[in-house]
Amino acid sequence: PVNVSSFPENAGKDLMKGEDLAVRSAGSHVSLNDPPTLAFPSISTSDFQFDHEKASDIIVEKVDEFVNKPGNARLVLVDLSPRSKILSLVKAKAAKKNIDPNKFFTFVGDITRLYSGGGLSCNVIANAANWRLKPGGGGVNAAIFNAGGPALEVATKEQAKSLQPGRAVVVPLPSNSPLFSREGITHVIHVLGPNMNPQRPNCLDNDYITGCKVLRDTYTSLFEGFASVAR
Ligand code: AR6
Repeated sequence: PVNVSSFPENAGKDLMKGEDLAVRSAGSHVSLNDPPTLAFPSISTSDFQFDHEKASDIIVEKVDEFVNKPGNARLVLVDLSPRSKILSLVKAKAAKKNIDPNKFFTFVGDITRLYSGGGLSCNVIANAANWRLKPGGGGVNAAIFNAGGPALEVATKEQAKSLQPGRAVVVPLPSNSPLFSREGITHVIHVLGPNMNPQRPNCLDNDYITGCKVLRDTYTSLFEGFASVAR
């Protein structure tokens, strides 16, 4: 496994401060000093082949909306590689919009190992799911269901059987899931973004009028779901 803390991307980024470690070693991963945090992958831009320029505009627009509401919750866009195109586009556009870097930043790492591999405490993570809410299929969905174990699958089935594009479902994580015990994550929010890949169901055939609307709806549902558990 890569040591994400060693990426210059993440330099000075977060935590592992003395007081946080003291609380964590007492058995809790999320210190009282840490604000509620949602880590999310870029929805639809890999397997679903959504245009990166358009997606980065929408991410920054939706993040800006969220961080301008009252509250101390923060958002973190995550991707696996320090060469991630979507991370650099979003980073540049967020800086241009003067989005508060304490309330939103990008982070390089595996979303299933943010605390254990990167020292970043997050209570909630988002998943770019499929409409059946099933494990596998590659990408971040496979990684999250693998890391969450059978407990995540069972908890997901209790909340919903399927998902419409643009919608989110909030799943409370049972304490026997490794994502809870190892990473300190209390909720997984599954979202289904718009699909531009002809090999996958509900392909929008390059209809970016609908696609952009559905991607906006996806982030709105995701951030509302996060706000409902962060309160
Ligand atoms: N940690 C952080 N980011 C990741 C990880 C990870 N472990 N794995 C992938 N990413 P994708 P989509 C990034 O393809 O385009 C699935 O099979 C990746 O680099 O997972 O919405 C589902 O079942 C990219 O930036 O999601 C659906 O059928 C982002 O996560 C379909 O793919 C999203 O990539 C959804 O496609």
